[in-house]
Amino acid sequence: MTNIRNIMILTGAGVSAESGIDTFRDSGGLWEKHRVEDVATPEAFARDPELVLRFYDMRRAAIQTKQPNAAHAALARLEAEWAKRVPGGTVTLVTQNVDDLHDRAGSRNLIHMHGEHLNAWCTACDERVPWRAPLLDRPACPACGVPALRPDIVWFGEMPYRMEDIYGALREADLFVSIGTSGAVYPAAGLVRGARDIGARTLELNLEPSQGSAWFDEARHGPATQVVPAWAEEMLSGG
Ligand code: BJW
Repeated sequence: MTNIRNIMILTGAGVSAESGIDTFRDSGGLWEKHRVEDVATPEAFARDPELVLRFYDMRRAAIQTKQPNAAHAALARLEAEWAKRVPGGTVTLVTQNVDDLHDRAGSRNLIHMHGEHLNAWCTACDERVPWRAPLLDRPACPACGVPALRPDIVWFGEMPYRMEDIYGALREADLFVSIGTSGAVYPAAGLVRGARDIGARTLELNLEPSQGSAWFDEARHGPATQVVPAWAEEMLSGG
């Protein structure tokens, strides 16, 4: 791909699937086992905090046993090496994922738009603190001492994080790449249309066509651990 300077990448659960983390909407995914309205809304948390905390405690423990895969590694390498290939060029990685596998693979220009399992948010003092232990037993907030911690996850009806930064990077993008996401959740699913509006090229890398596949100039289908390293290598070798 020629004339590409700034790249924005959006990832979803599919990029972590081969690390053993369940996706949301695939068969056997997380929401086949839990109704979304029972666990992923502020109303659910108000109604049944124990159910919600148990669900997130289980997933927070699980991700700590998982490892980044070849797709996470390829995206970290692309970020590290892209500016050597295109001086001044940037790679911005926006992830919907709440695991820390991109961080552990080495991605640095990274935005977790839907929050992070390994943070807790104190609803009393508004601090966000690194957190690896269970929340079910209602521990005190390390900052203010009040037992008012909740998972630092953006639930339905809540505003995703750093939208100004995301739209700012999108305005500068020459290439928008969506990886491993069904395109079912907004505003993330609308970013491809924003990219097209400013004339960026759009590419989808996914196991199968997503709900938004009509919006992409090009699509490559296959497991993330295969299609992502192949694409990153192509970008770095000037293909
Ligand atoms: C592979 C693979 C492999 C598998 N290799 N690929 C009506 C219309 C439009 C919008 C709305 C509406 N009604 C309500 C809304 C808004 C709502 C929304 O979008 N609802 C939809 C259901 C319609 N959105 C919100 O409420 C958001 N907030 C908001 O809109 O605020 C107002 C606002 C206005 C204007 C600007 C900005 C804001 C908040 C959304 C929060 C989402 N949070 C969650 C977390 C839940 C908690 C938890 O973790 O338990 O984020 S929901 C869940 O879905 C999670 C994910 O990040 C997100 C996206 O899922 P993802 O990653 O796409 O996963 P899957 O499973 O859907 O897809 C996996 C894909 O991978 C598939 O395509 C597979 O094929 C593929 N795959 N294996 C490659 N090996």
